[in-house]
Amino acid sequence: MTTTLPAATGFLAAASQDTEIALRPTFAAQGSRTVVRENRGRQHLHIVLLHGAAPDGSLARRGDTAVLLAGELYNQADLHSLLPDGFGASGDADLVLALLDSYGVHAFRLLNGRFAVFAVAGNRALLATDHAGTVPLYVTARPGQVTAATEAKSLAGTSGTGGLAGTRPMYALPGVCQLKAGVVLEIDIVGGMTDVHHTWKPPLGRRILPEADATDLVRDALRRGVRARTGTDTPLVVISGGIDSSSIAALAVEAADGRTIDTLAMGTERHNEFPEAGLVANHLSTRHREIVVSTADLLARLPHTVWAAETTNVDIVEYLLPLTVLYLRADETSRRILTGYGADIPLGGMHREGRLHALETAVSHDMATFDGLNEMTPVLSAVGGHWSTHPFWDREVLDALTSLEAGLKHRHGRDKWVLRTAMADFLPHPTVIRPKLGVHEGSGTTAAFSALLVDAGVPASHLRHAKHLVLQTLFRRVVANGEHPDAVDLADVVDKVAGRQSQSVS
Ligand code: IOT
Ligand code: MG
Repeated sequence: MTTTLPAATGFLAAASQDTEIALRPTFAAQGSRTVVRENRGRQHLHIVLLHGAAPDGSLARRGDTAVLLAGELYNQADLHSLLPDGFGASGDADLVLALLDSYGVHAFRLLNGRFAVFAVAGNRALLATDHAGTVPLYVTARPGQVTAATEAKSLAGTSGTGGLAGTRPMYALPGVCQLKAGVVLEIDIVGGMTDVHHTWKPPLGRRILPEADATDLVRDALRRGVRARTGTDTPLVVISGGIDSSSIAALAVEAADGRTIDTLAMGTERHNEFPEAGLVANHLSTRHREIVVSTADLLARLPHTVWAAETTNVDIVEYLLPLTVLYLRADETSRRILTGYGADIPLGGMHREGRLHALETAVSHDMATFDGLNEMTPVLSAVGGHWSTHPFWDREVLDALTSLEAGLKHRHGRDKWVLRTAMADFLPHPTVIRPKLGVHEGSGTTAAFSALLVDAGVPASHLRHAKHLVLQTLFRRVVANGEHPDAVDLADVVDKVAGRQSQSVS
């Protein structure tokens, strides 16, 4: 059963031959730290676990195998059914260890979860991401040592040969590689040889279904995805009042079985969607709160967003900035937070396009390019001490949504038709038919970031490039150099980029 936070939310871990590796843990994620050191013959294991309450369920050992899991599994019951009766796994790491016994590295194909795994089996290190890589995992390796972490900044000082199969290089961090989504990377700790196994790929085929079957499929999958993520504590759903987050809130109310759930909406002094979110909260009788943030406070968190998400992608940072602020202000105590993030990717919701060919092209493109953007990273909410989880990117929900024929996504003149219709009985009619407004638009983030640069003298034609330069500078400072984002003077960074821009224009 899921509780407020998973047993571990992050880690830095090293396996080495003959000499123990000194680790320099640096995390944006909040949490307690537990250090584990073990010597097994010539092999040394050195782990720093990041966790809320008790980290016990995150580390399992038997014989010469150890499994470390940050995050959580959502199909435990199905997984248990594969193991002998009476198998008493006490945590997700135990379950993975038992499955490794039966299935070897292919065990990872069975998992539906939000996790990063570091395992050692004899002389092999196994590193694994979930199907969508929603918990980023980074690695450096060279013969004799493998070091892995859920935040790239923790690997900044370690040395690696780079160019590992199944990974991509990281900007400004030589030798540091990021595991791709849905991958198990096997590394021979002594010799450094690698092997890659794929555990999931976005479906390429498309299903043709009668309308009612498609809406039932989507509602049932989403219902299971929400239930698996709803812990014993009161869930908190962050809602914009759009169809995605409102659907999650409605199903969380259903899963809460009579308990009142919490909802939260964020806006700035200039832009908010409070009436739309309030309508949903009222309809669902949630305990609802609104947070107003000034545009200046919003922009001031740009360094924190780069620090948490470890990306320099302009679009993604603009989506994530308002969410960073929301998570930082959400609650004093640690919360399990559900969002509607990600629905627009398999449903083509960012793409207001009725032509099926163009819609399918957009969905195919987005499903082929999400990997490495880190938009689902739990670190974003962990900077506020929380654990976020996104039911639309549950493996079964994602499989179902992606594989539907485009005409079920745009139908009868509506975008995301299949979702809107599936949820029609749960939500107020204006919510069901409300057109998409992205979080970067609804909060005015894109406009505010642009204004910051224009005011510093960046010509409109160079805005995008200038934004990217700002993010690269921030990344070098708060990720590669390990500075705390509070120490970064954003105005100074912007002025330097603007100075360079105006020179390059003249
Ligand atoms: P959007 O769908 O607007 O927001 C994502 C989630 O953030 C919402 O479902 C909701 O849970 C939360 N949220 C948004 N606005 C607020 C608010 N004002 N108050 C409280 N919570 C809020 C961008 C986007 O438009 O987000 N994300 C897209 C896809 C990004 C494209 N990525 C890609 N091609 N790889 C998405 O699918 O969510
Ligand atoms: Mg959305």
